Amino acid sequence: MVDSSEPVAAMVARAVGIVGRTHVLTDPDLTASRSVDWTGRFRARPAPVVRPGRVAEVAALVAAARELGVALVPQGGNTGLVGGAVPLDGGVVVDLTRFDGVDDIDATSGQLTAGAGATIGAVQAAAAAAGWQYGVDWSARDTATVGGSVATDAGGLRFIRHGGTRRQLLGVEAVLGTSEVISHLPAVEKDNTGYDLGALLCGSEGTLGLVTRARLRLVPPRAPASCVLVAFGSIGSAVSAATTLRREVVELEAVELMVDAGLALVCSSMGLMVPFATPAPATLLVEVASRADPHALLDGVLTSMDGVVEVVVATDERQRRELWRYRELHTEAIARVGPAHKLDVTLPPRSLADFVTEVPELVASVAPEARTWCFGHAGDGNVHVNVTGIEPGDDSVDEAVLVDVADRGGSISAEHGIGRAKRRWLHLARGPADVSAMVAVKRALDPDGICNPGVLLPSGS
Ligand code: 2HG
Ligand code: ZN
Repeated sequence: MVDSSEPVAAMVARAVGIVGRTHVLTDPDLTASRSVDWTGRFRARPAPVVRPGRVAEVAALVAAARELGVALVPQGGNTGLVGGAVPLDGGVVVDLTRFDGVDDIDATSGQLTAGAGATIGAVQAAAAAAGWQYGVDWSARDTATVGGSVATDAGGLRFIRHGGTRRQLLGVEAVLGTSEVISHLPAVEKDNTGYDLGALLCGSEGTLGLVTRARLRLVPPRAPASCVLVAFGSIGSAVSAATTLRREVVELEAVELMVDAGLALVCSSMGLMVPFATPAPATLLVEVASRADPHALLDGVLTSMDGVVEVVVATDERQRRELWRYRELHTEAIARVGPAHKLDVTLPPRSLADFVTEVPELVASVAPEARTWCFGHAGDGNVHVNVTGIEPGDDSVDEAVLVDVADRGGSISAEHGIGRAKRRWLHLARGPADVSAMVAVKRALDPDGICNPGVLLPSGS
């Protein structure tokens, strides 16, 4: 059954008038998949799905939702991992995938405008065709959309080189919760004309409005890359190698961490060959890109690293892609074990090795039947702690791990967002004055609280 409460039924009727009947889905067979997140942990009753194609339609939907008091839940590729795009508080899903254009490409300055529904892969392809590159990348690139990336300030695999989504964002077109359309898609990069509304909406998780288009900065095309998998005798030596690499190699593109259990799972579950002669406690995938012989550069770096047990080198582009599969397939391999609690956290470099070593024990002390999988972006201290074998609604492990992260001086969310999964613990990362400033902004831009309620901010705010 879809949510057929009176206001939602009235909203559906209004939506049909705004976007046309073919773009309003109410059949649960068609909408059910839009009401559950990628992990399967967050499941809502199927909600109607409305698919606007123009910004004026989005503005009209927001105006109608305000009048009727109906929640709007923006959604793109639905690859989020924290329950941030699921209609758990009822209302209507606003599917923005019809905003899939990538245009106004400026090959001279390296900029383009992407619709909220364009995939990250489509932006990357358009950038490459114009002789540039898009700086943000992660494994869900062909499904995840620009709107979701802006909403969560997504980070990804090349953060250490180019930063996350906010750093690429020059401006946005968006419909605020007031139904007003803001549009600042500047053709110039240097622009400090007042409040950076794009940066404010970036990471706001749909709580202030719905982003429809984004002006994105591109980065110079990547120089030839060299990629290796390096096995280390301990998590500690892998983490210190990551820190050294970050400090000493400006051409560094990525430093990704895997540990023995996760790598073994990926190999067995995805049918990949075990890469090393002997399983090692920790593995780094290291990639450098340089116009001056990247292979020689990487060789030089490897000889200076302590604790190296074995190295596998990609000698061509096909092998480079093969090596990346060991890292990129972690999410899918873990999903095959069961719905995971996703704890996407950042640790200061000094605490990273201890945290990765000790977190499985901490989880076991709270939930002895659970399994802990750690992997992530060692170069920026971002670890993905995935915990399987616990009930979706049991958040005692989440509590223990997030408190531990905060005690060690880390952040409870690095790149996936707070969503519903972590809103109870926002206070661990942000003080009372920060939170009340966020609530004040929310009230000003979404006075009726219709934009993605139940996400990010503490309940009752
Ligand atoms: C990645 O780094 C993504 O591969 C997903 O951020 C992480 O599945 C996860 O927890
Ligand atoms: Zn990640």
